[in-house]
Amino acid sequence: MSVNTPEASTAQKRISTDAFEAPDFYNIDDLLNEEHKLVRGAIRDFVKREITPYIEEWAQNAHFPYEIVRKFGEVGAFGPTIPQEYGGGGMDYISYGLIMQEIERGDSGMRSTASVQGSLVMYPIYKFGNEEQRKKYLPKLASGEWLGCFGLTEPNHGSNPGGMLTNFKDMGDHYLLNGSKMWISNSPHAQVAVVWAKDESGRIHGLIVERGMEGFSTPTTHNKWSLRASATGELVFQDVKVPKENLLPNKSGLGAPLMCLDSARYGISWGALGAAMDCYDTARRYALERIQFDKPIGAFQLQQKKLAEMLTEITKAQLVCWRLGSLMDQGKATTAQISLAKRNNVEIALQIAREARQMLGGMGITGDYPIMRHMANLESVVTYEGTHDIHLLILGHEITGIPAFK
Ligand code: TGC
Ligand code: FAD
Repeated sequence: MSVNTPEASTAQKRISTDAFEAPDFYNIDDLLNEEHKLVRGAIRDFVKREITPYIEEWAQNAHFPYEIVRKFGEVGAFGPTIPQEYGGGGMDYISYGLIMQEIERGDSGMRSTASVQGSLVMYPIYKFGNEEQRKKYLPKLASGEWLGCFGLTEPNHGSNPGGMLTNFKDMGDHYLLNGSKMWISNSPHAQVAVVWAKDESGRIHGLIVERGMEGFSTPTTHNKWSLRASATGELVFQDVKVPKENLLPNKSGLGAPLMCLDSARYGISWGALGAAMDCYDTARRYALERIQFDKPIGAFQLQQKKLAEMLTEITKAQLVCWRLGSLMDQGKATTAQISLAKRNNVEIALQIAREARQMLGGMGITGDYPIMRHMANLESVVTYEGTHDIHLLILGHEITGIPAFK
């Protein structure tokens, strides 16, 4: 009979070092170039140094570590695909995906901070802004001197952003902005908000709103059980005078924010994979160390089945990400292809997190291991950037040609 106390079991001791090893069952590394591997290695080291030692404490305390913003800027996590002349990384979309994978391997909330800044704030300013706007905002956002947020969702318009009520009126020398946005990542700390609002004819435009403008406030959303290390809040506009030069001039209509979402959803497909890889690697390690019935639990067929199925889904998701990244780099990726990847990869990550948590038994519910935190985080990731249902409907529309949203 084995003696099994918490002290006697290595697997039950608190993980003090981050020993993450990424699964690569199909040698997908062979498909990456040297730059991809360098970028991934740099971000993996950064996450092991700056995020994983502290993340449990931040998440338990619902603390957003503002100092991470500058650090993300220094390591090149903000706007990797934005040209270097504006402070971005000038990299391709596979590098961008790998950066998101590595950061979310650490924590989905940390990846939110980075992907909102890059895909939802810098991208629209670069894509739809004029040269003055690009020069004014992008270098400061890239370096982490400023943090940005993206305001699309409203209290009564989540999946249906086209129904938004936030609006602005042309007052001659400025616009007058009224309305509110809800569930906005980064908002409580952001200096800059890219806000989507309707003009007097009902046409949607992007406006750059800066902290300090009179009538603009960003109340924090409390009591989240998910993404606890990410700051979430509202954006409230009460007769905010927005200078006319803050309107993004080069695209209007719902298609503009939806283009930003394509870029962010692409990053999330890689990010969710990172969270899945962390759960799998943690469960694999635990299964080899935890002894029950005189054997490592990894010797039991039921536990092997769980690990084999996790690795299968991770490998499929890695291939989806890599291929989608290649299509993004060629400018050929479609919204529906991105939806398939976001929907699938978040779903498999959630399933893997749930199975991995069970493999750790009681220890799986503690903050001594990352799994329960990933699981709770992924409950937001499956909802934001288009819910699981909405991505299914986008695919259904693509397959049949018939939109079933309304
Ligand atoms: P629909 O009629 O289909 O389209 C309206 C107009 O937009 C055009 N369009 C696109 N243009 C460019 N890129 C795309 N991907 C586009 N998709 C559509 C379309 O051609 C049309 O143009 P036009 O000229 O004919 O007017 O729009 P709909 O109102 O039926 O809605 C479609 C639906 C439901 C798919 C869309 O509204 C949607 O995706 N809803 C989900 C909302 C969502 O994802 N919100 C995310 C908020 S941001 C967020 O969650 C950040 S979390 C960040 C983090 O912390 O990581
Ligand atoms: P609803 O749209 O009310 O949906 C409720 C349920 O109904 C869902 O299950 C949905 O799938 C289903 N449903 C809705 N319409 C249909 C339909 N046509 N057919 C079938 N089922 C349907 N938004 C931003 O703009 N910026 C941000 O930075 C941001 N960050 C976020 C951070 C967090 C932590 C969270 C939780 C959300 C964030 N969001 C952000 C908002 C997010 O994008 C929305 O929560 C999401 O789009 C869903 O909207 P909703 O919550 O209003 O749900």
